[in-house]
Amino acid sequence: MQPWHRAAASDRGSKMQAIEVERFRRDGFLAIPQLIGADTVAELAGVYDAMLRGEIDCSATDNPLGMTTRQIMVPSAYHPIFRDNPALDAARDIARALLGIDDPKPVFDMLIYKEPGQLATTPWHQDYSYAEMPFTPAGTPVPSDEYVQFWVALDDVDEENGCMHFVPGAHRAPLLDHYIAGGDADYSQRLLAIRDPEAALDLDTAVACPLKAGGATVHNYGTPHFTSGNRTTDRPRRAYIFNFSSRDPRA
Ligand SMILES: O=C(O)CCC(=O)C(=O)O
Repeated sequence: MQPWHRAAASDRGSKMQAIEVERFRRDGFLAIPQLIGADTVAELAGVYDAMLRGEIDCSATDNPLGMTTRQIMVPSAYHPIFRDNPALDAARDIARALLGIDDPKPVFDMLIYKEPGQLATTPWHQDYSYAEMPFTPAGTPVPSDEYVQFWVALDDVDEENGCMHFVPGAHRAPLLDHYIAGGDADYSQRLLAIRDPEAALDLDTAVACPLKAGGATVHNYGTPHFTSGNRTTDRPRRAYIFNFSSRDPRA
């Protein structure tokens, strides 16, 4: 299979792209079976592992998400591969289509690592909850058309080792009520969660997105999402996450 962005450049791809854009607007997320090829996965994973082992010093932003899960914020500050790579190129093309603009702006990047046996979940949340400290108030309108977040799998992922799950069609309503599920209120890598997700969301409609390494998901500011812990004994879950916005973060 061709990486998605190359297929999208063909006539067949353009038609597929229009369908995908429509689906993204309806559901608030997409699964992309192949964003990047195996060579790029290997290159990114090699640097990722060097960061995890401390061979590249990321200590300033290598802190546990919610005091539980390994999270390195802004890996692009520590190694050039995270500033320029085929995943960013492919995602930028997709962001152009999803945001309907020519020049999507990169906002931030991070690595979230769940090693085998790391059982902490990333609870149901909406990313816009993180826009304010300690969390954006419930009921705030969500600018769900301004921002797209890519979650790139550097390992095969499924429900056992912590693939992404989304509730479709829940991204346009005002922000749901969140609370701090881990970390202090002034901790930048605090973990936020939707209060009483069983009541607030129709979890029967939740969609799990298993992927092969090199696949990705993309979601927007308002899409509720969740990952389980890694219940395997032998399969790491390395996620490379970054986003693009129609807003210039420096403006
Ligand atoms: O990888 C995870 O566990 C959570 C990722 C996430 O919440 C996100 O990409 O917005």
